Amino acid sequence: MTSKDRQLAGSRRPFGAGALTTDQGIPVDDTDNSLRAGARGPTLLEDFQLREKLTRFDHERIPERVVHARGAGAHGYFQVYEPLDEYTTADFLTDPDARTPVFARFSTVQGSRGSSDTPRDVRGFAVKFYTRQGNFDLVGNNMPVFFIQDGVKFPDLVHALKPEPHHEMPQAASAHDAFWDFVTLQPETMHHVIWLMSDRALPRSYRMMQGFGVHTFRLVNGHGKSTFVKFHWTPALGTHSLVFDEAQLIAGRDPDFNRRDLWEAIEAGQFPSWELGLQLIPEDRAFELADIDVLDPTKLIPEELVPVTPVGRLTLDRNPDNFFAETEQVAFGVGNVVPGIDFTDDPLLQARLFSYLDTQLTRLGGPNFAQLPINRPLAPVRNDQQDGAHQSAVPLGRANYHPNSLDTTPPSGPAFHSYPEHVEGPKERKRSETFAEHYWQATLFWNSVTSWEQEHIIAAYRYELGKVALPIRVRAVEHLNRIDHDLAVSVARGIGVEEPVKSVDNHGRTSPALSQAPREGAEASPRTRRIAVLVADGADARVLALLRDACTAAGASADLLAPFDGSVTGSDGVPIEVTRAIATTSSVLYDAVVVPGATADLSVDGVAVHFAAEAYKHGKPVAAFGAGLGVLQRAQIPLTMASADPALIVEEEFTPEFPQTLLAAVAAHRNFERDVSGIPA
Ligand code: HDE
Repeated sequence: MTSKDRQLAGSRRPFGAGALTTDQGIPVDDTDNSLRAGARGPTLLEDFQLREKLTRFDHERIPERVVHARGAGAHGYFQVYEPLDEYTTADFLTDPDARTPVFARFSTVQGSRGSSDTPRDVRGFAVKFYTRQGNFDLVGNNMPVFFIQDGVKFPDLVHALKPEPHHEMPQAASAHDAFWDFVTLQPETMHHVIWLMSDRALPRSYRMMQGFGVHTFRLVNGHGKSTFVKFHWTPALGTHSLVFDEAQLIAGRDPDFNRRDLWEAIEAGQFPSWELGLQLIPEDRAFELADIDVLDPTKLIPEELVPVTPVGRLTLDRNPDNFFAETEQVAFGVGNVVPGIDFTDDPLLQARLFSYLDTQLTRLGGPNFAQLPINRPLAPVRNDQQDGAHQSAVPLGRANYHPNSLDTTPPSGPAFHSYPEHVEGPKERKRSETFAEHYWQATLFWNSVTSWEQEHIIAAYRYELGKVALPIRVRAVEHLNRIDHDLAVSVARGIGVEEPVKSVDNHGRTSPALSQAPREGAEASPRTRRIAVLVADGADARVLALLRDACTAAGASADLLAPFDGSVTGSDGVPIEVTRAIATTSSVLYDAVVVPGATADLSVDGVAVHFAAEAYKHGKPVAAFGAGLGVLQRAQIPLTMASADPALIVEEEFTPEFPQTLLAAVAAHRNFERDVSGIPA
């Protein structure tokens, strides 16, 4: 239990505890009948119980977040490995014994609160650290760059991205005219857009995505020395994605897919964790990074130029008690920094410093939102401010102004001091010339990913642009041609646009860390993966038990899915309880499928055959033995490819090695060398 848990305990109020009352504490013993003049007569206005109940209901909603409306959160803690005094005075980064409580919220950007978890979209990755020096919020995304360079363009970007104003369509989708119209007229977006067209926009799980602070921030040490810093979160389970077709199907099958995944993993004690890494750049060396202005949020700093130093670990180990009170009311603010962390002049960051506090005033209904239990700092708060909606403290005394001689308590302890950066310059609405180049890092990204990642990117551009007006498509292809000619040609071919003439040479540079393909040495584990086992009458209970035990031992789970719910009859005549009927679930909700042998013929069950075919199409491990092979044949899975496809496991009969071969394939996530994009080259 963290100190934040103890603080929150004081606010918990179990449903159903104690006798029922009104808000005023008046005892109530009937909430089923309103007060009427006679059993069949009109309802009386004096029924304060009815009025209160309806009034409370009528006002249950608060405005959803303008962006990042849909999200899921969890509690946990952060611990630094070694003291970072060389760089910062921030207490939580200098004391390895401190377990700093945190609340993290992951989100999609475009959709409204009730939208699905799996559209093609950027994901928010926001962490509130309740440090002993006050709250520090790291409000990042799962992609290292942003669409625009100047915060003044944010309303334009979001208006273009969100449903169009006349008919409020489409929901949670960038594949429409307005978005592509805007981005093709604002070329600084091109780098982030190629990330959005990559599989990064389709995380398999919030637990399996990287996080980035995006902007360059500043760390300041005890001698007042400043170091530029970029924050990186690296997931212990590796960075993994869905494929687009699958993500779209999940939106229907389980719109809560990512939310449920986070919740269930924490409930199962499989606590997600991320390593915090820092890219540290001495301030006086920032200009040595040729082609990169550290203040430009549309650029990243390749890890090969400035390595990411691992400094600590974030672990999420407790689900919220109440979604609204915690996940909905949590108010992140980029301006919430502690002594030892400071801002830079990144013009996107500067605008954010205004926006978050401003939006909370409307969203949470006034200036006292920091008093809400989820937002309340652990550090003592004394600000001598007063009043406002929902003031929940009772300030004592008269001295609500400074200076005063009535209350002589002086400020105490080390205070936050802004880094005394020297600034001077003419007032002008002008971007730095060091922000002017918009394509080379999009090219860098394109060059750095594997061929299957490139195929997915091409398919995504074709899908999105295939839905927009022709002149916008033509403009998009012109931009792509400046990123990479082959990319532009491949996309143009798919969307009925004339192939462009080569205009620039690809610079050929790469940054291997940008690829999502499993990195050498990175942890590959089947932990928390879900395996579907399609069973039928005549299945061998002993074999199923061996398979399930191996999965459980590896931290994975195996569900038995059968044509009917209830049980199947094992080969020894004993019933085997199944998890659920195949038809009530879907291959897209699993990481792999196994079809063991049985006497009943599953290959005549269309639902089972479709299940296997779909899993194969999405690059997933598909395994079968004995009579189970018939299902794969019927699904037209090319069994002869098994020798070249580590995720296609076919055996004449069950072998002791079978479970481990399967689990190794699950740990490798998918075989994306199979053509899963479903598009002609
Ligand atoms: Fe946000 N952003 N943003 N943003 N943002 C909000 O704050 C805004 C930006 C991010 O789980 C809002 O409380 C402006 C970059 C996350 O509660 C709002 C600009 C990055 C979350 C807002 C940006 C982010 C938000 C909506 C450009 C990644 C969800 C409700 C100047 C580094 C936090 C709210 C949560 C939320 C404004 C750009 C990340 C309107 C004006 C860049 C993860 O204040």
